[in-house]
Order: sequence, then C-alpha cells, then structure tokens
Amino acid sequence: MSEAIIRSLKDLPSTHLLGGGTAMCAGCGGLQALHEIYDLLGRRTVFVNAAGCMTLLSVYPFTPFQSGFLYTSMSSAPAGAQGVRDALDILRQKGRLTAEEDMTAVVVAGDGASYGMGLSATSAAIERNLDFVYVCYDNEGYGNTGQQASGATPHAARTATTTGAHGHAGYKKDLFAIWAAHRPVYVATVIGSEPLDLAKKLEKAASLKGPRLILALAPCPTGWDYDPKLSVEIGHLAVKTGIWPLKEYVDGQVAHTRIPHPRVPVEEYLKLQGRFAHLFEPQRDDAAIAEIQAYVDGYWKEVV
Ligand SMILES: Cc1ncc(C[n+]2csc(CCOP(=O)(O)OP(=O)(O)O)c2C)c(N)n1
Ligand code: SF4
Ligand SMILES: [Mg+2]
Repeated sequence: MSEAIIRSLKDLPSTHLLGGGTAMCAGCGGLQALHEIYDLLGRRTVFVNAAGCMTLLSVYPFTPFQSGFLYTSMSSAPAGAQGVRDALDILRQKGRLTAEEDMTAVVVAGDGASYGMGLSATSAAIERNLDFVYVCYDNEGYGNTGQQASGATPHAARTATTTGAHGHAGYKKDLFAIWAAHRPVYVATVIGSEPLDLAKKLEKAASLKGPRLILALAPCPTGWDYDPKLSVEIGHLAVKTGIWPLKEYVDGQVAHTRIPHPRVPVEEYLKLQGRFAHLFEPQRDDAAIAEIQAYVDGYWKEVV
C-alpha cells in the first residue's frame, strides 16, 4: 500500500460527516463510504449532488464539507459537473486559478439518479470525456422519498412500491457494465466496510483524468429494514456472499480485487434484512432463495 493511503487512513481529518446538525440515519452505509471518499479526495473538491439522502449534508451552517457543493435535480448532476469543470478551466485560462488551487468536480448521486433518471446525462458526459469523478452510493432504492424501487433494486426485495408476496420482480441493472461499455478511464465498485480496498481505488481514480465512476454499495438500515448496528456486518456479507463483487475496469480490462472463496451462502446476507423477511417467514421460500443463489453463482462462474 502506498504511503499516501497509509497517511490518509492514519490521519483521518477532523471533517466528521456525522457531526453538525445533519439529519442522517444511524448506520448509513452511504455516509460511511462518502466519509472515506472525502477523506481521500480532500477539500479541493466541488460536489455536484443529485437530489437524494446526501443532499442533507449541504445544509449551511451545519455542512461537514469544507469544499464546494452544488445541488441539482436528480437527472442533471453530470451536466452540473460539466459547468463546474468549464468554469474552473476558464479561471485557469485567465490565470485566476493556479494548478494547486484547481479543484475536482465530483458528482455524488444515489442509485435512483445514477441507474435511472441521470443515466442519459451521464452517458453524454462520458462521451464528451468530461474530467470528473462520479460517486454513486447505491442503497438500492429511492431512499430519501421512502425507498421506492429503482433500477438498482435487487430481485425479491420488498420496497415501498414492491410490497407483494414476492417483492421486486425485476433484477438489478449492471451499472458497472453500462459505464465500462462507454470505455471511460476508470470504473470501480467499492463498499465502506472494506476501507482499504476503497482507498486503493480512490487513490487510483484520483491519479487519472477523465470520467471515473466509484460505485459504492450503501447498506441502508432504514430502507433495508435492519438494526443500524449491523451495517458493517451486512457490508462484509455482501462481499463474502459474492452479491457485491469488488472490481475495477481500467485500460479496457476488468479485474476483481477480491474473490470470495469459499463464498458464504446468500441467505446469510438476506436473512438479516427485513426487506427479504418474506423469503423466510411465515414459510421459507426455498425456490426464491435458490434462484438468488443461482444468479450469484452464475456471475462467479464467468469470473473464476
Ligand atoms: C427530477 C426529480 N424527480 C424527483 C425528485 C424527488 N426526489 C428527491 S430525492 C428522491 C429519491 C432519490 O433516490 P436516489 O437517487 O436513489 O437517492 P437516495 O434518496 O436513495 O439517497 C426523489 C425521487 C427530484 N428531486 N428530482
Ligand atoms: S435512508 Fe438509507 S441512505 Fe438515506 S440516510 Fe438513511 S440510511 Fe442513509
Ligand atoms: Mg437510493
């Protein structure tokens, strides 16, 4: 591990995203990931935020950020990042901003925006080779408005809009593959409960220029219905079961940074969350659990 990573992990700055008057839920996995990401990216960032839970972090004077923050509608954060990048470039050209003072445009958006409403603007920004980092914290639903289903909701999960006996009928979109198909400079999946893996990827992303995605699974006690103290355990299980593969795309190649072996059965992850409780009570739904297991097994069969 590089000295820069070790330094940033040892000297976590005094920017506590849980401080101030922000009304975030205890145990928020998205906040955990964003905290780690901000510690590594530092103050010279301009966050461009699509409406969602993390918008609550912007409320002056309680914001924990010591950097810029631009709030946009759910669909337009990448367009906002373009405007920020252009403005910084103009200031650089006019000599009003030195290279040391320059800042990074960082989109912070949830899955509702990233997998759905903002996807068109994202595709266009990558096509223009916009120099920006895109952080998606993926809590697998429209969390801020009460956890309606999104394009990231996993099969069988119950949400505010998929309340039936079998939960969500669809399957989670593969945003990693959608980004990689655009051939950007960097794409990575991370999770806050694996901070060293996250730090290595952030360090790599920060060293590059162009469109870069950091896609963080964000365990969400409120939307996924579990005790906040389980967030880190659920994050570990997402990786150990193989449900959340940790990987990166660089130079046209996909590499897995963690290959869980042996993989923990998916039910260990599912049974901790109320959104999957109908798979276990009042009767165990063996067929549905086996289907989810087969889906995950099918993914890893292609990898190893
Ligand atoms: C274009 C648009 N439609 C709807 C809304 C209302 N809205 C605000 S936050 C939100 C949920 C966003 O979900 P997601 O992107 O997953 O972020 P999360 O709330 O889960 O953090 C919605 C629907 C909006 N701000 N803009
Ligand atoms: S609803 Fe979920 S993502 Fe939103 S603040 Fe609460 S725990 Fe975090
Ligand atoms: Mg969400």
